[in-house]
Amino acid sequence: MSYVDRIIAATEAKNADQPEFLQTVREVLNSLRPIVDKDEKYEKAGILERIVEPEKTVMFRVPWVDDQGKVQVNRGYRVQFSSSIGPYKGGLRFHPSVNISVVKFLGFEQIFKNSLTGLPIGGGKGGSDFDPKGKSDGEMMRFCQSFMTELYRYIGPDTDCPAGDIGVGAREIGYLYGQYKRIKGCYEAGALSGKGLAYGGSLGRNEATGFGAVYFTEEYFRKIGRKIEGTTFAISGFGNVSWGVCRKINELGGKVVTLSGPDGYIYDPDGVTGEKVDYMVEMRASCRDMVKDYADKFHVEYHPGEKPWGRVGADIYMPCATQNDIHREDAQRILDEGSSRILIEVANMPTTQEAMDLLMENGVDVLPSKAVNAGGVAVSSLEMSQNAEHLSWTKEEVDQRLHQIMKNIFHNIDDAASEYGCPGNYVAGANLAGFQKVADAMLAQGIC
Ligand code: NDP
Ligand code: 2IT
Repeated sequence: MSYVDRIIAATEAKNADQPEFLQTVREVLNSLRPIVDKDEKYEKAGILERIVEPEKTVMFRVPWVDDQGKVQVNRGYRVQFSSSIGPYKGGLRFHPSVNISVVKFLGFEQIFKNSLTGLPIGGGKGGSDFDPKGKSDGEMMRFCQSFMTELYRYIGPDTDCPAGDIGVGAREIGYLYGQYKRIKGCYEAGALSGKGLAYGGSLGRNEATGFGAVYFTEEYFRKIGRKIEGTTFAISGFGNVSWGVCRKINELGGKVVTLSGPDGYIYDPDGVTGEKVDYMVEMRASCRDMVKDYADKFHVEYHPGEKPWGRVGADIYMPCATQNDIHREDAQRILDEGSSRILIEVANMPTTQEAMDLLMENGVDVLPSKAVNAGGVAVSSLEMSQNAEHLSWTKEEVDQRLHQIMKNIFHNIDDAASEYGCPGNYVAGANLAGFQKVADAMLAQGIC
């Protein structure tokens, strides 16, 4: 049995109840064969058995009192996966689907994503099964304060810097930071990123993930001789990331024709433009979580209970909502429809393994999320740098750096895929390119 097969089997045996985590471990480790099978130093140093085991995992009770005076209890998590190349860095997700498998898959992905940015950040992730839907402002604040009352022990500018993710935006980061500052009794801005501009946030962080994804797409388009201008995109979600994607695609002359929510999808052939983009922010803030509101307001088609994949003849499909959004039957529909040969993943792990295999076997280019969405964490890291130096860069400066980082990521993963004998396999390229620096650091730092 090869080293990779042995570690995959051992990880499966140890984490049988964690399907999302196992999916990403299988994908990453299978991609790494050309590196780890070529040189026994990786096996000798136990690189793979160490990289699949988080350095530290905390799971804690989050008690809070709702508006009716009733005590509620949620479960909080922080998985500190790897600090080989920098302090742990990664978002916090508040969503009822959060469990240890989801947090570990996101944390594991974050190791390689953060390495791809070229910045000194390790990998981590956290969150809670708390459901923000329908909660009042006061409930949200009390929940965040209780969450931080435990989390503060494990984070800090040189230890672990959490940020936002699904269900955690500017408001939640504000409440979390306020409580952190109060407990610590000092102003450590670098302990959280995604902060408001009034208290240490970076210009450009809100739109960074979406803009970065489009900059990445532009660079990939340059390679294949296409342009954003005149291209139609079908995207899912209507959250923070979808909003940034829409804005940048519009700016570059492309068109976004779908959005989706847990209730279904809307089809807007004229494009999600102008005030319709602003309305996405309103829909998100309303906590109703229904994309139908868009169809009612702008009189466009609404398809309840369906997803846009393979239904609207788009040039590019671009999932921006959550994991396991594209299943095998969705992938089959995209292939049967035939309008698109490109899937650009923006959400973390939006494609199931079966769907991914089907698309790639049929020659569809899949651009993987850990490369495409790395702009968010990259600008988070730029925020940490600004905090450490007590200064603020202009929006243009941040945007310019983001643009360059996304270009570099595309070329690094493209080159890695070619160098290791799988040209055009961007999924493998991202894993190979992300792994190399982390593995070098682990080798240099000894067994720890
Ligand atoms: P938001 O909370 O702003 O939006 C997430 C969207 O996905 C919402 O429409 C939400 O609806 C939907 N969604 C979440 N979970 C589920 C589910 N289980 N089933 C169906 N729909 C779901 O989050 P973001 O826009 O920030 O994040 C979107 C994606 O991008 C995520 O995969 C995130 O990990 C990734 N990402 C985010 C970054 C950031 O900086 N924010 C950086 C890099 C990646 P509902 O809540 O009703 O389910
Ligand atoms: O998935 C992600 O990369 C994020 N949610 C952003 C993490 C961060 O630290 O900005």
